[in-house]
Amino acid sequence: MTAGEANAPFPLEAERIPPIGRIDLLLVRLPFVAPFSISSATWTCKEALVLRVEGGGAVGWGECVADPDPFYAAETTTSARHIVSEFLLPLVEPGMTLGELDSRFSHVRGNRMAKATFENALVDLVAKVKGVPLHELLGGPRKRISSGISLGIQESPADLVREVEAAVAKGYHRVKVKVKRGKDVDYVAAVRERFPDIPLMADANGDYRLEDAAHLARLDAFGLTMIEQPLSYSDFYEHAALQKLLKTPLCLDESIHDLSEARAAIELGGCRILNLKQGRVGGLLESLRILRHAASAGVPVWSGGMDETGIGRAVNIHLQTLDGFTLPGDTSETSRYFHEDLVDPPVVLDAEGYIDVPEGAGIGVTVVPERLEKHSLRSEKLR
Ligand code: OSB
Ligand code: MG
Repeated sequence: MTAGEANAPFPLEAERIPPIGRIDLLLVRLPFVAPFSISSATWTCKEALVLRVEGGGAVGWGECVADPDPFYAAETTTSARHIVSEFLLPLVEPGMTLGELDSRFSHVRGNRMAKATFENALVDLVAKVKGVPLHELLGGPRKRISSGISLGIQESPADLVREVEAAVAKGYHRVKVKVKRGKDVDYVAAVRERFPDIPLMADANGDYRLEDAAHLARLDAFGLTMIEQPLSYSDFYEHAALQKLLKTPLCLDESIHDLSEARAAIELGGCRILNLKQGRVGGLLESLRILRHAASAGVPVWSGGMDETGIGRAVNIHLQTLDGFTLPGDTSETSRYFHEDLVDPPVVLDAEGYIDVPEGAGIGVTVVPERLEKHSLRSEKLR
């Protein structure tokens, strides 16, 4: 790639925001079918901000991936509400391009989950006004995407093996298991013994220290595709040191907030594989930049998830139509998270474990008004 190609604008940047009408910000809460535990938190429901933007005769939706708590990331639903309504909203003007919006948003530091919420809603709106599916606006050629499942920390290795059996029977293309100190080697060993060949990986959500390197090296025996975020959410330097001591490739998730961090982590050797969550890095434009950089650096990329409702999950699915996604992501069936989602149709796996990309305009799924109403804790009109 030449320097010119590396900085070439994306077609998405030239799309213009239509005239905008009413804007609403909602807080929704959907109970999970089962509690979901990672090393740093347990969640029994999905609580998320949802932004609704009317304009040009259409409605655009944006889901914020921030949790109500700061146990995965620093941003929360409350901080994102503050940033969206006080600082991002005044920057949005009809007629400006999405590229211009992106550079205006860069005056607000950090807060990339809040930015992604607004960007997602406006991109959905733009696509709907044009009458094209989101993946077409992104230039993604795939008609279906790979699936993967992220299994929370279980009470025992036997419980985890049962969960993996169900996932494999369903047809998921790869399985990720959450680990933490004291629930790691025995758990992974039990899964590997039962399934010697499935693509398998572990995610620690930052539970370990560099001093745990010798212990983590025991995971090298199981042929994991990667270990995700073994060390702190704020580190990539020590991940580089750890990588030198392990055979298993390291993948970063919560340490990466934007292109510059992705670049630095890769360059340092702390990130051989990248978990790209569009909702964590500020949205789709920054995701395109990160994808392009990772491809030029030869780093495999996959899409993570944040247990999103069908709104955010649809965005992740459209994004994964791009060839830059070289590994299956954390995109699972709706029924694995919720009894009832906000949107129709639900995400399902086909007979080969793939997920169809919605073909309707924008995100291509329909928010069901009664369900939105039923699951809303709060709703405010911003404009
Ligand atoms: O670390 O990838 C993570 C969910 C919430 C917060 C952090 C993570 C996760 C997952 C589940 O692993 C991904 C999904 O199924 O959407
Ligand atoms: Mg993770």
